[in-house]
This record gives sequence, structure tokens and C-alpha cells, in this order.
Amino acid sequence: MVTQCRAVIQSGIEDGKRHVNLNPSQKCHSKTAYISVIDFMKSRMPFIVFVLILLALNVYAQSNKPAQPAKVKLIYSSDLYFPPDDPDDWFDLATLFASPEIDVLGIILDQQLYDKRPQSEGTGAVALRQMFEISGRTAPYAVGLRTALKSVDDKGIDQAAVCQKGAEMILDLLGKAEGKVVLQTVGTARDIAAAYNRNPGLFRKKVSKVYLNAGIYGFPQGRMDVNLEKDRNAFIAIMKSGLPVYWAPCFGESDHETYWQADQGRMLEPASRRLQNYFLYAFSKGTGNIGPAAGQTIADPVEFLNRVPDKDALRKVYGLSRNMWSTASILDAAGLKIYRNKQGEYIASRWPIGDFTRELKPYSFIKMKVFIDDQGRVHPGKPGNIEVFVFHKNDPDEYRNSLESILRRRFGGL
Ligand SMILES: [Ca+2]
Repeated sequence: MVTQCRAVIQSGIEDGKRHVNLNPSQKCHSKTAYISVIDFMKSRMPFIVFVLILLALNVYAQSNKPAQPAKVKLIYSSDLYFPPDDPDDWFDLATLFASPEIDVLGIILDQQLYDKRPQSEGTGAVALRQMFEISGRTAPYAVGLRTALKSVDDKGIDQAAVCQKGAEMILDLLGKAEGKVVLQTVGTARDIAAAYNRNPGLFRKKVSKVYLNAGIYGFPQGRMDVNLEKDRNAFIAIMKSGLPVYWAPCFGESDHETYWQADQGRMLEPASRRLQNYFLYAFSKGTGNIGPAAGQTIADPVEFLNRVPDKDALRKVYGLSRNMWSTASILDAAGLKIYRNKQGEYIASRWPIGDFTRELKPYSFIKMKVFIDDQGRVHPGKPGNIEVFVFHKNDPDEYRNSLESILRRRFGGL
């Protein structure tokens, strides 16, 4: 349809040019010629009006503010549990669903089938059911592979049938999707890597970007990353895939690290009751009370959302700070820029809005050649053996302030 419109506009413009080129001299020197121009315009008026309308539509479509911005199709993988191993995954899920710019095609519950957590659905489904209820949106979800890939080219097909659904869903969604798809993991890269190993050609055709929130850039003292530790082969497989990898190291030297600390009170105070209860459910292990969960009743997760929250429990949640990693990569995947107003507030948007006119770049992804070894360690000093887009924190203070301010605003609207 777009192609057809453009073809019509081009022919119209060419026709208009011919008309203008032929007639100006006649218009100046000859009444007959002048009348003929008027007659010509009259006869062609419906067509000229039609072309003008199309031109206007085309200019509008190419402006910075289309009426219906294109949504980014995204498949999300998260090591999301209930009770949470790390509550940052609950924040990342809320960030994803507070991003209307993203069309969530599917969610993989990464490494769900621990022995201590026998639910076949995966406990991460508890958070998903709550978030679907809060956001009014939904997405298919599936449990991922249970154990680490045995090699960089492992397809994971020898693992139990019950945990094959994640990799299968990735391939199915990629095969069905119109246009390109973004992949993002905030856990291990296991299911994405297994799916890639099963059909690399499909990935090359359909995947526009892979956001990988895992690994460490260099050797910062005392840092380790569980997403790398739990599946080194999966991490290496994606890093070496040659796909457009947007690597967001959890920790790193020279500000190549996504790690930041958020003030939970600042992020959550303006949130709706239901969103506050979603976090309270996670932090209280489903009981509503912060403290030992033993002996307390675990409430139904969806019914819990409408409870009147216990003020003391909420105050305890507000009083905590939160280690965070993946916020910026979710915003980047959504195609969002960062703008600030004169009051020092921030928004994430594709264009300036109101008094949020000053665009800032507190972080960026930089195309770099880096050296990755067979343990998934990245050595900054060595000549590179892969090329990926590496996250960089350009201004650490502005990075934290902007992300906190943006989450406060976005959570307030969820
Ligand atoms: Ca995680």
C-alpha cells in the first residue's frame, strides 16, 4: 500500500514538473497560453487536489510524530520466579509492560524447572498473571530449558519435553512474525541460543537485534554475573553468532556496565494500588507482610492486587534500594530517547514532548570489536574476535537519575 502511494506521488510530481516547465514563459507572453494554463489546471484539478492530499499524507507519515507509532515486536526471556530470586526481574517485567511502544510477542520463563520448584508451569507465571491483569495486555509464555547448554552449538533437544516449549516458541514466533523481531533476555541466553542453534538461518532473516543482559566487560574487582555463570555456552553462542547483538554487560570496566541502584520509594510511590500490590506480593512472598513467611497464608496472586495494602509493609518496600541492570536496554529496544525538562525530570520518548525538549544520552550502545574467550570472558586489551554493540554509561549520575525518574513516571501510568 505504501509502495503504491509513493508510486502515485512520484508520477504526480513528475507530471507537475512537466507542467511548470512547459508553461511559465507562455504564461508571461501569451494570453492564449495563459487561458490554456487555466483550462489545463481546471481539467486536472481533481488530480492535483488528489496529489496534494497524498503529498500531505506522505509528509505526515515521514514526520517525527506519526499518529500511530510502529510498535517494536519483541520476544522476552526472563529468570522470573515466585518468590523472586532477585526482585529486579519483577521490576523489569513491569518496565516491559509499562512500555506501550513494545508489542510483546512471547515470554520465555528462563530456567524455571529447578528441583526445588516443581511447578510444571514455572513460578514466573505468578508474576505474569498479575502483570497481565494490571496492564490489560497479555502474551503467550512458555517454560525454557532446564539445564545449561553442553556446548556452544548445543540445540538442547536432548532435554526433557516439558522444557522444550521456550525454544520452540521462539522459532514459532519468528517464523510467523511479519517483519523483524527484537529478542531480549534479562536472564541467561539459554533458550535463545538453543533456538538459534536449531535454525540460524531463520534468526538471520527475522532477528533485528538481540539484547543480552549478561556477562562482564573486562575484570572489575569482586564482580560476578549469574546469567553468565549459569550458562556460559549460551552466552558465547549468541555473542559469537554474528547477529546484531546489543550486549549490556552487568558489570564492567570503563563504564561498560549497566548496573545501577534505584530508590524503590521514589519509583513506586506514585504507582497504582495494583502495581504496588504486585511488588508487595513479591517482597512479602505472597503474604502481604514483610518478614518471615513461615506460617503465613499465601494469598491468590490476582485477588491480592486489589487489597488495601498494609502501610507498614509498603513503607518497608519503599525503604529498600534495588540493584538494577536491564532498564536501559528495555528502553533502547523500544526505540526510546531520553529527554529532560528544566525541572530536572526525565521522560523516555521517541520525540520531545511539552517542555521535555533537551535530548540527553546518558548511555549508548557502541559498535566495538572485542575479544571473547572460551569461558565467555571479554578481554578489553586484546584484539577483537567478535563485533557487537556494547553498552556504555556516558554519565553515571544522569544515567541513574533519568532511569529512576522514567520508571517513576511509567509505573505511575501502568
Ligand atoms: Ca534476571
